[in-house]
Amino acid sequence: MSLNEIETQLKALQKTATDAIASVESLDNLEPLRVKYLGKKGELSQILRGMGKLSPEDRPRIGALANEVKEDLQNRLEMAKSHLETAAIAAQIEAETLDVTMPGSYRALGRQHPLNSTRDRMIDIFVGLGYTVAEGLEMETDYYNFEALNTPADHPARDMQDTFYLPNNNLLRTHTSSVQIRYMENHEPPVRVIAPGRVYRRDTVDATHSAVFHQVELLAVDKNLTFTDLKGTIKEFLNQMFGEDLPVKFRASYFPFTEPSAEVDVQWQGKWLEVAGCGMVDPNVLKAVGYDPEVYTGFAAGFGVERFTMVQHKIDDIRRLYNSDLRFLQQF
Ligand code: 2U9
Repeated sequence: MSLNEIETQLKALQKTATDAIASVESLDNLEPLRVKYLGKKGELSQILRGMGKLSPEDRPRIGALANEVKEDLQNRLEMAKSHLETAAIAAQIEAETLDVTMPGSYRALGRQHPLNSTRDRMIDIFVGLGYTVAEGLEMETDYYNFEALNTPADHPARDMQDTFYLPNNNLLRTHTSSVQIRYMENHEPPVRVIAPGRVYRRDTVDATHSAVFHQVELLAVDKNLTFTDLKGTIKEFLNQMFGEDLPVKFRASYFPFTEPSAEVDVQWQGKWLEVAGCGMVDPNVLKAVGYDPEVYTGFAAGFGVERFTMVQHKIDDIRRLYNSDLRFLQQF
C-alpha cells in the first residue's frame, strides 16, 4: 500500500469512527466502538499493518498521523463517556423526584374510645386530689364481691338475676369494691384509693343497661372523716368533671356497704341527672378488713363511666358504646 492510500484510509477511519461515537446514545454501546476502532485487532491496527511495506522515510509520517487519529478518537470516546454518564445521573434524578406537594395517601388514625377518655379524665381528677389507682380481678370470689361488703347471702343484691356466677364459688365482679377490700387487707389507714374497672351484671340489655359496664369507685379511710368530707370531695370532682360550679343534690338512699348512703344528682343544662352513689363506709366493712371502726371512719362513692360519657356527649343509647361502629366512634 502506498503512503497516500494509508493516509486516506486513516482519515476515512477517523471520519467514520467520529460519526459513530457522536451518535452513540448509551454507555453500553460505547466500549464496543472503542474495541472496534482502537482495540488490538481493531481497524486502526489493521491499517497500520500495511505500514511494513512503506519506505523508512514515510513511516514516521504515517506513525505521527496514526497517533493523531488515535488520540483524537480516544478524546472523543472520553468525552462521549462523560456526557453519557452525566445524562444517566440526570435521568435518574428526574425519575426519582418526589413531589412533596402531591396529596399523601390516606391512613386512618386510631383514637381513644370515648369510654376510655372519660375514664382517664375521672382518674386524672382523683389523682389530682391525692388518690392512688388500684386494680384487681374481674373474676372474684363470693367473699370479696359480697361477704366482706356487708352483703349477706340472703341480700337481694346477690340475686341470681343480677350476678354471673362461675364454677367453684367464683363470679364476675358486680362492682369494683372488691378491689378496695383487697387494698385495705394489704394497707393500713390512711387510705385514699380509686378503683376503675369493668364490671358485670345480669341485666337485660336496653338503651340504658349493658351486661358489661365500667365504674370508678372511690374510698377514703382515716381518723375523723365525716359526711362533709365526702360531700366536699364529690362536689370538687363534679365541678372539675363538668367544668363549672353546678348545683349538686344529695338524696338519702341505701347500699349494703355504706351507712348512711346517698345518691348524687347534678343539675346540668336544665335537667337533674343522677351521677353517683355514695356513703360512709359501714362499720362491718371496716371490721371485715381488720380496721377498728371505733378509731377509723371512711367514705366511699361509685361513678358510672358510661353515665358520664352519655351525659357529656349526649349519647342516647348505651349500646352505641359497645357495637364498634366506626361512623359513631369517629365523632370523638
Ligand atoms: C368499699 C366500701 C364501700 C362504693 C359505692 C355506690 C355507692 C354506688 C353505683 C354508681 C353507679 C354503681 O356504677 S354504678 O351503677 N355505685 O351507688 N358505690 S357506695 O362503696 C364502697 C366501695 C368500697 C370498701
